[in-house]
Amino acid sequence: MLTALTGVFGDRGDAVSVAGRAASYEDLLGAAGAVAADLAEWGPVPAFAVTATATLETVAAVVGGLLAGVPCVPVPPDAGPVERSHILRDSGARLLEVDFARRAPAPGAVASVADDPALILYTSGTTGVPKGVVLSRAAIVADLDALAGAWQWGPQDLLVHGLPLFHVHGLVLGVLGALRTGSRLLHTGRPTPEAYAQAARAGGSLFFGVPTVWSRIAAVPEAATALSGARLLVSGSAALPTPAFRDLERLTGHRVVERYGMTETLITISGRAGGQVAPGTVGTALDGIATRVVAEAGAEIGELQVKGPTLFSGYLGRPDATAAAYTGDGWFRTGDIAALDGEGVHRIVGRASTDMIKSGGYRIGAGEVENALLDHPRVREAAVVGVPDTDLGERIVAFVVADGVSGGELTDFVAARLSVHKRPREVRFIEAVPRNAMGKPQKRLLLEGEERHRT
Ligand code: MCA
Ligand code: AMP
Repeated sequence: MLTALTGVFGDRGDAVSVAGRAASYEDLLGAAGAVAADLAEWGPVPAFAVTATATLETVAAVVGGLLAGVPCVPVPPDAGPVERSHILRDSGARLLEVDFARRAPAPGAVASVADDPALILYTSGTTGVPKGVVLSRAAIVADLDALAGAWQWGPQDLLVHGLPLFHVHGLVLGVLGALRTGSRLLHTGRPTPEAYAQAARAGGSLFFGVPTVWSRIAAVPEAATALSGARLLVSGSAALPTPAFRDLERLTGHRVVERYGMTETLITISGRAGGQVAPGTVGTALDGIATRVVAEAGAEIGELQVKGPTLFSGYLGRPDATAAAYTGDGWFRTGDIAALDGEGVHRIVGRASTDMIKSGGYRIGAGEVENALLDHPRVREAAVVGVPDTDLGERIVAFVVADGVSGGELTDFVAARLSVHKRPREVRFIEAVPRNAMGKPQKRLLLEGEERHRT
């Protein structure tokens, strides 16, 4: 699966560079071999976990898991105790410490089959605690090969990004994609405009970012212009605002290609290198993927549903939730509202539920943040929503009924229990959460006066 590590593309000292430290494929394979040897010594475990900092250690851990045939659970490094213990308990994963200086020969081919789980990624639902999304080796390979075709991505490329290594975007596309296609990888540590510009000057050809990253680059013209020598700029994880698209086109000469996906489906739809790219559209279905938009009679927009070899194997230990994610005739329900034109080009126009928030490209379930707030002794009621934000796409706003506590204290409380990016950026104190006759919160009333994002 990791073609680059088999020597077919040759090797060089800076094949993989993460946050300022570089390694050759041989170094990486040796460090991953040591991880695989540790896992073999443990004996059978359902999975192993790694604190997924943006480091070579995380890359070695993930590769080592693939070599050993043991699924890896990347844990967000800033996850607070509540989120971290949920992930470890739910997955049964044992935490592994990686020392990149250690080397061991890679084990011979493990008796893994394509359907074996490779990664378990935790992602938020609308309510409750995050679920483990089980991704097989076969799904990952199918997705990376389809993307390599769509983006003409190969060993001639230097891939650049600075995304977190515990989600599909940064880890599956951003690390395993480089190791599958043989493109060199330069991970910038943080996705700042200055770091992307510097990587472009160092020969970066293919750049990945979430819309927040692209908007921030567009706001720093000297950084943006440095990207004009790149081959392809790709945006995903949330909708790229048209003003950012236009600014980047003016400054870099590139029309940013958008692609669309989910943790559960991997990337299913994308623009093509050298193809037509219109702002606000995410392109056509990748090879092997089928999509449909299920609209009410007479409507042009409806729920986007997908099928294909890149789909997940299920939510870990949650057959009920897995079944509920599919239609009776076997299509995965994305929960996104989309439009499809006669050429097969998709436009994502919003989400079916107000309880799923996308902030900085991170998916955050309102229910998880509400539960964290309700754990605070001074909070009696909480309703969390996403409000349009020019930088983050949506920002998390918490409406709370509480006294004797400040907004800043509540923000810190959530940041410490969950992950920093799940913290409300704003806390508004109210008398009562508006509810319907059934007692269900009427979040749309709280949002009145706020212009909805992605309309
Ligand atoms: C601020 N900080 C705090 C607090 N307030 N820390 C603790 N308590 C507080 N109350 C600190 C943090 O520690 C951090 O410090 C700093 O503030 C910034 O925090 P953050 O909110 O993370 O930064 P940001 O600037 O708002 O981040 C923007 C970002 C980030 C870099 C674009 O949102 C990002 O990396 N997004 C990528 C998400 C992603 O990869 N999604 C893919 C999902 P310090 O600076 O020291 O760390 S996969 C997916 O969606 C599908 C498959 C797809 O289509 O790709
Ligand atoms: P996640 O599970 O974190 O992978 O988030 C998946 C969600 O991100 C999708 O259901 C969409 O709502 C959103 N998303 C991903 N890519 C795009 C895109 N290019 N445009 C709009 N929304 C996107």
